Amino acid sequence: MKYAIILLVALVFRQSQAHYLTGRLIFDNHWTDTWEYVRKISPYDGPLSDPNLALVYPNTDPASLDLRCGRNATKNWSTTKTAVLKAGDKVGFGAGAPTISLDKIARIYHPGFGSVWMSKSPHDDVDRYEGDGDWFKILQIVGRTEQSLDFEDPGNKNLYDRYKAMWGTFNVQSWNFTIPATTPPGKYLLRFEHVFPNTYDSQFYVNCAHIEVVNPGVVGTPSPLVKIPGIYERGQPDVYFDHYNSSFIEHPEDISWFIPPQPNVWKG
Ligand SMILES: *[C@@H]1O[C@H](CO)[C@@H](O)[C@H](O)[C@H]1NC(C)=O
Ligand SMILES: *[C@@H]1O[C@H](CO)[C@@H](O)[C@H](O)[C@H]1NC(C)=O
Ligand SMILES: *[C@@H]1O[C@H](CO)[C@@H](O)[C@H](O)[C@H]1NC(C)=O
Ligand SMILES: *[C@@H]1O[C@H](CO)[C@@H](O)[C@H](O)[C@H]1NC(C)=O
Ligand SMILES: [Cu+2]
Repeated sequence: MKYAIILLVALVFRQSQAHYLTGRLIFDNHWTDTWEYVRKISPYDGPLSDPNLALVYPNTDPASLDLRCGRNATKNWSTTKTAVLKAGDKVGFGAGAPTISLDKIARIYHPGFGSVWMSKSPHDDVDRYEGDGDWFKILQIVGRTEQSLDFEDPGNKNLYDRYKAMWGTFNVQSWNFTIPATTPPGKYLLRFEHVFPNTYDSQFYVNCAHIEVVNPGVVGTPSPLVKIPGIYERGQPDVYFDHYNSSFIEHPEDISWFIPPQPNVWKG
């Protein structure tokens, strides 16, 4: 009995709130502030007492406009700076802020797959661009890479979970990538997406940065092009599944069973 209580207390203390946002653009090896270069999102307007929890509260409707850039972020209602980048530059998104209650460091807390997308503004004013044009995917993150958390590091040991650690983004604080070298010049929304798969309500964590791509060199033709929303449908098996499915649990840390949803990545 005593043991059960101790175990329960330990579990409660280990349990994080586990929602997140990626509000910080990283470029020139520098983490910018939350909402400095990323479009501000609105808090979830349901009955939640903690305003930080309301802000990181996930979207679970793949048909919602909020799938594009986060809650209420298709229209310009804040001032967002535009980062000037060269095609081929390294850039990234950082988790946070804010953090909620027990989550002292902003991380991508859930298992699942990440991706990065771009959509060119049809005019020079990306502030006014609602993201209703074409999108293409430039990165898909599924399994572990050299950017994934090193769970051998004593400081990370308590974040390890053998049924989640096979996902490359699990518990990372940021993710870096390059703008494809042949990206056409122009103003873009740069969109980071992390999907936490579930059988019914998969969670979509999405944010968009404002960037201007400079490219005096060779220019390619991004494809395939898609609209957002429109990329996912409720129930599609590569977005809606039980990540604790017993067939996966037999081979924890093996992610080879997972083929990410379309579209394919444009490599530039
Ligand atoms: C991404 O780049 C930033 C800036 O150089 C760095 O602080 C961060 O650790 C990198 N993230 C990963 C996951 O390597
Ligand atoms: C949603 O965006 C509009 C501008 O499009 C803004 O006026 C409004 O305050 C935002 N709503 C919330 C709840 O922040
Ligand atoms: C975007 O919204 C901000 C804050 O309301 C405003 O200062 C800025 O002028 C707006 N920009 C455009 C292009 O509407
Ligand atoms: C578990 O995964 C297998 C293979 O992907 C699938 O056939 C089965 O329906 C899944 N079971 C549940 C409960 O999701
Ligand atoms: Cu969550």
